[in-house]
Amino acid sequence: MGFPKSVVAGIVVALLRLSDAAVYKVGDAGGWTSIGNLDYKQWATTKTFQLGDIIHFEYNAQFHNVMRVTHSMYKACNASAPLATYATGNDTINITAKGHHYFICGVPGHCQSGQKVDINVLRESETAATPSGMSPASASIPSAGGPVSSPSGAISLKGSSKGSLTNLCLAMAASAVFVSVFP
Ligand SMILES: [Cu+2]
Repeated sequence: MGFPKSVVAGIVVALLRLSDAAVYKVGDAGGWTSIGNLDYKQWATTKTFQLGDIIHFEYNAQFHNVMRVTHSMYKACNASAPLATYATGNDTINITAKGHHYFICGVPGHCQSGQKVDINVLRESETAATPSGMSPASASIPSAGGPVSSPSGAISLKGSSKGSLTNLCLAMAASAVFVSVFP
């Protein structure tokens, strides 16, 4: 029983990066498909991918798959020797390296018809401090029982919301480690 350590470690890493990670669904509402002439190049250019981001491929697994390939294989739509293959129809890929990440659909003809995407994590964005535009993490609600007599505005945003989110992440990560120690 219990999760494999690698899974737990992955969760911890994901949580630690939660504060600036984003999930990008490839193709947005259109998903990952060869129908409809979705322009994945255009889609990618509107995003700023960063380390820790999650790329989400959603598609009908009967008709499509996802293959991570090299640049030359991407250009040539060569699906003969992918670096990795995903085929669940609901794949999430954690971006852990900078540079280009090339994905194609390995079903014959699909890449040629445009089902290919280049996820580029810009190298110079490494130390860019991203001021958080996030809403505050969970605002704690006073425990039930006694009369709640807090004046309005008691839940104010003191300090940095990013800091509290980081603390939340650390707490969750710590609990994940705890769980892993006691399978
Ligand atoms: Cu396909």
